[in-house]
Amino acid sequence: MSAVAAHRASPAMWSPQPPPPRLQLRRPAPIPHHSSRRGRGLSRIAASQEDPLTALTRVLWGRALPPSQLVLAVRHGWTSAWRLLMRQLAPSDPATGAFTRTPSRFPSVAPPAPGPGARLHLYVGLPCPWAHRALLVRALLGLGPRLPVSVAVPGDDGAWSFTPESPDALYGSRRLRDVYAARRGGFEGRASVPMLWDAGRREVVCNESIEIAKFLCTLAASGAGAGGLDLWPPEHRQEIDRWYGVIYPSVNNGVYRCGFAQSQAAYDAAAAELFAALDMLEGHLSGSRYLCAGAGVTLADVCLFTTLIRFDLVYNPLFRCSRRKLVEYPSLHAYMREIYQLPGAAETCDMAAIADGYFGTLFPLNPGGILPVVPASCSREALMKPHGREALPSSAAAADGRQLGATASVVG
Ligand SMILES: N[C@@H](CCC(=O)N[C@@H](CS)C(=O)NCC(=O)O)C(=O)O
Repeated sequence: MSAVAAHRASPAMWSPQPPPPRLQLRRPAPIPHHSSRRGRGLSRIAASQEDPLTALTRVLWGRALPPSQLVLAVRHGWTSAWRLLMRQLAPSDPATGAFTRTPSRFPSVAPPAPGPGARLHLYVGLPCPWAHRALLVRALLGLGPRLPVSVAVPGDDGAWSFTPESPDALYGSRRLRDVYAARRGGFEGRASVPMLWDAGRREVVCNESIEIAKFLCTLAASGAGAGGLDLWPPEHRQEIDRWYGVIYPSVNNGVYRCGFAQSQAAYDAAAAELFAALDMLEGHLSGSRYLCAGAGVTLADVCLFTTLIRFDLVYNPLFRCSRRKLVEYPSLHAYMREIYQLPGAAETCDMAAIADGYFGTLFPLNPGGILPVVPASCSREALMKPHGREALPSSAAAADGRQLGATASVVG
């Protein structure tokens, strides 16, 4: 989405460049009487009522529509510019054109517990699926009173920023980068969300979503939460990790691999893997209420959910995840609705901010910046429709074994 940083592709919001200036030819100086052919052409352009490009093509080729050579030249230039922009937006393997996510430069594992005197603060952005994980865990575990949050928005320059309506509640900073920079030792790198900050130490605790989510589970288990859920029960951690190992590459990152692919082959491979995984998940969730056998809702479900809720709104149309819409998968869609309807979850899903974030700021994918209408299946009314999954077993050990086995071959 995505604000982007040069050092690391932003899988995320990328900020739109300011709109290009309108094409305007400067009115040429008065043309001397015995002017050249070129001079006569310029004067005709200047005198024309048409837009300058049309006038220029008419002077050069005698008609308003450019000839095929010009179309070819523009096409080449346009594609080259797109490649250049995409390389900044999303680093890819030069040999294959496949999107490659760059690792964060902070320690990727959160500490087991907050240090003494810690004053935790969570920074998120609403379009971002990774930040959404942290926000959703915070809501499901009732950590709101213990963990204040500031919501950054994609700024005009693409960086996560704060506005009077959506301020940095801790320091009143203008940009998230300023908070990162306030740590001892400063900061050079991607100012990404989610970011868990310890105001006591003025330090980034962690900015890897899965690790923040686990940290919040530990915090809630120590009595800080009021949600009563255990999203990361010790006896199911291995199974959660196994599911995560499936959904992260093929689905969570899979949609980005489709959207940021820079070659047909890279896109084809990512799309095939994504839809094979969705087909497998549809089968699994038609017989099991949640991903993990007997565990109820877990972190694995949270991580799958934040991609599913964006699927028909942005990934299907913008990232070309187009073989099917999520609404065409009855079990996956009902499963997503069930999680959406958990207390506190719907409030973390801001569909307008998601659409704005992706279509408005991922400039190379949507240069015109036009926002499509929200699909009916993504309205709150549609998402609140009964999910009908109460009768499904939340324990399906045998099926889980089979499905995970099947997945291993899907993912390779
Ligand atoms: N590995 C990170 C990825 C986070 C991420 O890429 N966030 C994007 C927003 S969706 C971001 O903040 N990008 C800003 C940038 O790249 O400068 C996680 O899972 O937490």
